Formats: sequence, C-alpha cells, structure tokens
Amino acid sequence: MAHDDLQRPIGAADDWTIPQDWDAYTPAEHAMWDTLFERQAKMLPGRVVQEFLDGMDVLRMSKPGIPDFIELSERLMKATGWQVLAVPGLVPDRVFFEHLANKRFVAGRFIRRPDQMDYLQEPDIFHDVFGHVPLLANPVFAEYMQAYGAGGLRADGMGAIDRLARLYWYTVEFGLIREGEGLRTYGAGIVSSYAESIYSLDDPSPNRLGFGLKRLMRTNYRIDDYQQTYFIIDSFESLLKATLETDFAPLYKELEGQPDLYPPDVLPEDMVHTLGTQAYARLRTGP
Ligand code: HBI
Ligand code: FE
Repeated sequence: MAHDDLQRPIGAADDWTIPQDWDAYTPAEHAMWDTLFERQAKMLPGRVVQEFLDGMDVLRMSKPGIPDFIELSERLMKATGWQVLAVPGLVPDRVFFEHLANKRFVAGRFIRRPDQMDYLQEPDIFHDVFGHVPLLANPVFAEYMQAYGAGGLRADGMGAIDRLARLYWYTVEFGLIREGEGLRTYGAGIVSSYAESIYSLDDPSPNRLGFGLKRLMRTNYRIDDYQQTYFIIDSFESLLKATLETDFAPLYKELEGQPDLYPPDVLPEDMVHTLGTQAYARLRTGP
C-alpha cells in the first residue's frame, strides 16, 4: 500500500502535521469517541494483552471525550519519550517512517460518523489513538515501533517498503500474543474494532499461526475485511529481538526469489495454533 501519491493538504507543515485544534471538536464528536471507547473498554479485559490495559491507565485514557494530544503527549513523553501529533489522514510512507523513527506517532484528528461505527477504511482518531497509543507507553513495544520506523527508512532505499508493511500489518495492526495459557489481542486494527476483537480470538474461520519474520514478509494481506490469518508472538521482547537481530538487506534479497503467499495459505513448516475453516471468507467472497 504505497501512500506516495498523496497530496500534502493546504495548512499541513512540511512533516504533514497539523494543529489538533482540540477546541474545535463538537459535543457530537466527543460523544462519538465516548460511545466507541465505552464499547471497547467494556469488552477488552480478558481479550486484550495486559500491557495494553496498563498503557490505558498510565495515559488516563478513560477520561471522557476526545483526548487532547498536548495532555496525552505529556504523559506519553514521561513513560517512553513518545508524543502524538495530528495529521489530516494517511501520510506518505517516508513521512510516516520518519516520524516513527523519531518517536512521534501521527494520528488522524477526524473521528468517524455514527454510520461508520463498525468500519471505515481510513484510520480515524479512534483507530489511531485508542488502537495504537496505549502500547506506546510500553518501553519494549515503543522501541519496536521506533525500530520499525528506522527500518522503514532503510527499506525505502531498497524498494522493500511493501515487505516491511506486511510486518507492520501482521503485528502492529493485527497481531495476537500469547498470555499464560491463552491468546490475547494487541494489534490496533483489532483492539479498536468490537467485532474483530471477537472474531480474531473466537471465530473458527481464520488461521492462527506462530510468528516468523520471513513468513510474515512473504504473506499478503487484506485491507478491506477481517484477516484470514493472524500471527501470534510469544512476547513483545521476542518481537523486538527478532527485528533487532535481523539484517534486512540479505533477507529482502532472499525473499525476492520466493513467491508471495496468499492470506489463507498454511505451510507445512507453520506452527499452527488454529487451522482456520475460512468459512467467513468464503461467505464474503462466494465459492
Ligand atoms: N499514515 N497517518 C498514517 N498512519 C499510518 O498508519 C500509515 C500512514 N502511512 C503509511 C502507512 N501507515 C503504512 O503504509 C506503512 O506501514 C508502510
Ligand atoms: Fe493503524
């Protein structure tokens, strides 16, 4: 998903940031945030990884209304040195990586309309701030995000952004993690979605496979529906370690010769936690 055909909107700075202009939010927009927040906050305990709930506490996310990025960034800065800045929406890959490499998370300032309650294509402030920001208060995950940004800038130079985007997609956006005897969600695309928070853990349709860096980077993904495969990490430490230990240049070279995998594919060498029925996907795309 290259985002390089985007035009920098009028009023955005060179780094695409804009003022959040928190005072401009209407009561209806604050109410939309509260509705989405209450629905997720109620259903996440026992589903989402404990570090996410810890981050919500540290950042006092339960305060009603749309978070003010100045206040949020003050708390986040104290925890891990990160800050949250507003952007008009998706920004070009390079701009995005540059911000992450400098511990800046860029979040859309707009919030979805009530009729978009359950799905919208472009990340809004609820996806970005409720979904992504709590884990940025966790030092290990925050280091992973910064390493991802730095890696993205290098990948850009090697034409390997799409490979790295898959790693982001199957971890930061749609990752699952072991916790005790069970599985928990941590990917922002899941934790900010009521239905996918249930589907990703309980539905028999998707595969749930053990994380493998090379495996993820070969695997395509869907941006328009629930995932057909979720990957499980053992811990944020193991995810960070796998990334820091890898020399990506030879890995990109090695991957060039290998065909991409489709989202539902399962390989003999995969660590299979759940072999999905793909019943949901068939329903959605027909026989
Ligand atoms: N821009 N604002 C914003 N948020 C994202 O999550 C984002 C982006 N641009 C590019 C992008 N994500 C992904 O394509 C990168 O992981 C490659
Ligand atoms: Fe996201």
